[in-house]
Amino acid sequence: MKLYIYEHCPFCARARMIFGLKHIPVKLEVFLSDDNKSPESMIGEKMVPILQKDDGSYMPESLDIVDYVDNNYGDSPILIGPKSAKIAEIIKNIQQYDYKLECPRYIKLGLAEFATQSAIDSFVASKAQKMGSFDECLAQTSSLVLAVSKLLEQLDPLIVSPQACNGQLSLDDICLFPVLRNLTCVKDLSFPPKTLAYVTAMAKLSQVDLFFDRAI
Ligand SMILES: N[C@@H](CCC(=O)N[C@@H](CS)C(=O)NCC(=O)O)C(=O)O
Repeated sequence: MKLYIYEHCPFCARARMIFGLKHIPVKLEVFLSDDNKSPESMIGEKMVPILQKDDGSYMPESLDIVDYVDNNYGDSPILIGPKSAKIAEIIKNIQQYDYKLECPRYIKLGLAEFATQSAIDSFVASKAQKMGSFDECLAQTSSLVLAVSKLLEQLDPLIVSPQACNGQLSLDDICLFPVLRNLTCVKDLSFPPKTLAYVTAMAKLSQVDLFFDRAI
């Protein structure tokens, strides 16, 4: 199977996780951020992740891909743990702030989707329409970091185990880890201890890399 992604995309990280967690081989291919044609030719729109199945057909939508791989590959499904309404609420709240922190940083991390200037330019132009200029976003770093830090403090006591946020792997891990992973590109943000242990362990288990080494 082949998974088409952007390296910064949290929805793509969801799909990558299930392959890593289940040790299912998959070939990753990164589209340039301004390559509209390739995804459109596969699923009719510019959107990732896209899974190319063994039969050659294409499947969009991260959670559909996760469900498909979990139920059709490996010995048995692994995402069988409980879900937490509190964790879902905290994810939603973090998402009010994280985009403004992350988007201006993504283009400086050396990611494959931003390998050309035109790919960077098209990303900057499309995001700036929604969130203001990247310079304005970067200028808000300290207030955004403060807001996210407060939410991470709420999350920390809820994390039951570094190997599974609710004690046994569930869809909460698939939704939580990518959000935390992307925050690792923000240098000024500190992760509370259980959250740090969780994001570090889950990166290893799922084979999805973090950005701590390149944080800005
Ligand atoms: N509901 C979709 C959302 C995927 C999504 O929003 N992907 C973004 C990247 S993070 C995308 O491809 N946006 C189109 C673009 O960047 O032009 C899923 O879960 O797969």
